[in-house]
Amino acid sequence: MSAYQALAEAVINGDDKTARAITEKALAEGADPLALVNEYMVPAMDEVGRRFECNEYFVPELLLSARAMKAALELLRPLLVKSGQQSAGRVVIGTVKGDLHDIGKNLVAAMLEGGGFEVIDLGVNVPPEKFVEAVREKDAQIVAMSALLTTTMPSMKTTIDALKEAGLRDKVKVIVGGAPLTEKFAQEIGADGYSETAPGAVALAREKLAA
Ligand code: B1M
Repeated sequence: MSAYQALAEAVINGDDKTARAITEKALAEGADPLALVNEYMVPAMDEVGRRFECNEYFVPELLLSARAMKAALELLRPLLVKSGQQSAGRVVIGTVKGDLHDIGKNLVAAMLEGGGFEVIDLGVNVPPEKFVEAVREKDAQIVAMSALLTTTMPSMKTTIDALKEAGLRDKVKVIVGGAPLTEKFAQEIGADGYSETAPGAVALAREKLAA
């Protein structure tokens, strides 16, 4: 599908109109929505991150690229969700306190919905008490947390501790992910599982509920 390299370039250049137009064209030509995300859009955001690290890009460019990514995802999300089957369980998902990155979390939420889960999305900058409240109110079986900043990763542990204090830890499976995380970190904070990717999070959620 190298035909859609222009989609990656539109994301890198922060050109939301072109990103949307190419996505529309690709879908009309029968492109696989997940392949568009994994082969073009995610690598494009990695390139944006690389440019940010070398001071070629600054926060305004990150925002434009995020906007272009979201414009394309708006078209893809319903298709990612549509592939789902029967109800598989209830998930409370959010990006942890202090962290405003939501593109990866939104992808995970869409894939979980596509995998048949009922998803309660708490958004970004979610404090531990909000996760606890949602688990209690919605009677969720899974808590899914995302973090993109090394500085916000500790909030995952704080949230797990808050679930323990509320007497809810044994009632839910906690899964975590996000670019700076590792399997080792997930184990250290007492999460039930870690996934590097959005599709992997669906398999993980299924596996944990079956266990
Ligand atoms: Co920021 N940012 N950012 N940023 N940003 C990063 C994360 C950074 C790596 C860039 C860099 O320096 N190379 C860096 C973090 C460094 C670190 O912590 N070590 C960084 C920084 C420093 C910052 C600010 C501090 C910058 C500043 O203000 N000086 C600031 C912090 C704001 C805050 O959160 N409090 C900031 C702000 C922003 C924007 C708001 C401008 C924007 C976000 C817009 C938005 O999300 N609505 C932004 C962006 C766009 C990025 C990069 C370029 C792209 C992130 C992204 O969307 N990737 C990012 C660099 C990078 O990641 N290469 C960067 C695409 C997305 C699909 O991937 O989210 O990793 P990702 O999700 C993947 C997997 O990780 C996984 O599935 C997804 C798909 O497979 N996954 C899970 C994610 N969650 C999961 C949960 C799971 C399982 C899998 O289970 C529950």
